[in-house]
Amino acid sequence: MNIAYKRRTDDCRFMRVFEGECLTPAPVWMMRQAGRYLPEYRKVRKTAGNFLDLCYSPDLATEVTLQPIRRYDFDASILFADILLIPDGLGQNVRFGENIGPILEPIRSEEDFRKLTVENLHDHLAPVYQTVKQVRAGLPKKTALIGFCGAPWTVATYMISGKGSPDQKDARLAAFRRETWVQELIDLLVETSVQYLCKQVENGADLLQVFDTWGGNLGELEFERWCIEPMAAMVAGVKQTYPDVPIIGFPRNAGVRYKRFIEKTGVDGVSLDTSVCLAWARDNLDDGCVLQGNLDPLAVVAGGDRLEVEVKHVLDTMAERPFIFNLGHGLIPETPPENVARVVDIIRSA
Ligand code: 1CP
Repeated sequence: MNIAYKRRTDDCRFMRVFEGECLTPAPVWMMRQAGRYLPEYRKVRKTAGNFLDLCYSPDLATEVTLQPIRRYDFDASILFADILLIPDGLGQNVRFGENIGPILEPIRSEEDFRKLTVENLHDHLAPVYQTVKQVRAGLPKKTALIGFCGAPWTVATYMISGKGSPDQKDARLAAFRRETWVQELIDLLVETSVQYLCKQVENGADLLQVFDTWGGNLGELEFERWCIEPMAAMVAGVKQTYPDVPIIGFPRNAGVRYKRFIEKTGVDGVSLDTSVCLAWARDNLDDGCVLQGNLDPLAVVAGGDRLEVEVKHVLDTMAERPFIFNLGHGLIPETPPENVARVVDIIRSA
């Protein structure tokens, strides 16, 4: 079942950016806007038990998705879930150790890869689709709802390694060795992620973001094969069912390769990480592509006069482009909640 999708440009200002409009004040949301820096999140998290239980409980996941909207009136909310729910749904058995991050049964061989199964995937993910529906019902009309998933490469790095790693060594080595199952794994993730994203749209997501947190760590040829090609296939896949739904890509640390990424994948927007020179992005990236970014999350931790200088630098540089204010990466747990409010104030009084 696919439900018709219409871009809500009449009642949702955020969506107008994707029609090429340059809005003042710029719409704003923040990656990881729901999370441990908020006392109300920590409270719900405690009652949920573990992190995955929270992701799979529609009532609680809805509550934590809405918390930052109530507090800050962001222009967009992002579904509360995680990029590792797909591997979990494929039977890889994901756990989150307290303060140690994700733990998965690593995939190191074709035999390990063959154990994955799509059989229960959408039943497994049904609570997420229910959350999308409930969030949409609980949000003001003017607030956009962002659905998301991890990009195939980034998700594969966790599936292959069995944990997070600063250099993604296991996955990069497997990819260099060109084991046939690495390509098959990426293809499986493209296919299942497209279905996952389409279900989110069907249940009320207004737009989508795909997180390739580790994409930019790939070398030149590998970036083409494991970041650009799968992303192009995903954009084409989603647009086959929902041609008008905007898709934002986040190839973190891609540097100058943001340009090729935009040209070759057909994304409607890109999220810029903190290292990207904004004037370069403004002058060199396709005018038809919405730019989003890129305040350093640590500036929000620090606060004070520097925070104001940094926020204004982003706003001034992007004043004449279709632009969404965001961070260069997610808010971190030690962020003082009042500094987040301050960022929103600066933007809205500019
Ligand atoms: O203890 C807790 O409460 C868990 C912390 C947490 C949260 C709040 C994790 C574990 N995931 C999330 C939510 C989450 N993850 C969202 C929700 C929406 C929002 O932005 O507010 C999103 C979009 C993600 C995406 C995600 N998960 C990414 C891509 C974006 C990024 O931040 O780079 C990645 C790499 C993950 C994996 C993950 N999930 C959680 C942790 C601790 C990690 C990182 C593991 C590592 O260090 O490699």
